[in-house]
Amino acid sequence: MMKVTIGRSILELVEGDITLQDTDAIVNAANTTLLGGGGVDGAIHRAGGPQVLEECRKIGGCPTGEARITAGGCLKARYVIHAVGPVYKDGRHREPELLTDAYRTSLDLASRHKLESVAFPSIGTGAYGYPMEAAARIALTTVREYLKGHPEIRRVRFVLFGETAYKVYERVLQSAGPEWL
Ligand code: AR6
Repeated sequence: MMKVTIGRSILELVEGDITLQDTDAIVNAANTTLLGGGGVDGAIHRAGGPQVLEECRKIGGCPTGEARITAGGCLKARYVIHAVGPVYKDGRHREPELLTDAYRTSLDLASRHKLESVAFPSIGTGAYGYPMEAAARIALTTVREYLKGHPEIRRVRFVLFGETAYKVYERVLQSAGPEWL
């Protein structure tokens, strides 16, 4: 577990399972259909139950780089923010911009719904193939920039699945240096 203060907010890294988080919202690494899948998406729909899928159906999809919000169903979190990251090809198909947008639009939704705490998985780094270290840099930088301008979000937690992912995020955050905060 690692924790840094950014402005008046807290950014933390934990190793664990996103479905168990007690933040106001958890973020899903979804696809454009919003109809479920494997990885985080499968785990969130299993734990959240039919209410989450029903709301996703009504929304009817979401473009890459955007996000949509539903209730949390049976989850501890009151909301699920479904964000769609890019399918990684070679890094020259706007993948960095689209990953940045997925984080930023998720945080915008949280802010507009007056949510104080949000947990993110490492969007894009599973089935979609985004290299972990590059994704970690984008995730941490985008959240940091956002928190500096949005102190109404008190806490952002990255929930990394497994020690390898956790260590990469930890290394990237540690290497950022004090001027980063
Ligand atoms: N909690 C936190 N992180 C997890 C969990 C969990 N329970 N399970 C897996 N991860 P992925 P993507 C990590 O594939 O790459 C789905 O089918 C995992 O180790 O879930 O954005 C969707 O429907 C990895 O580092 O999401 C889409 O079609 C990270 O979460 C597609 O996959 C993201 O892996 C989205 O692919």
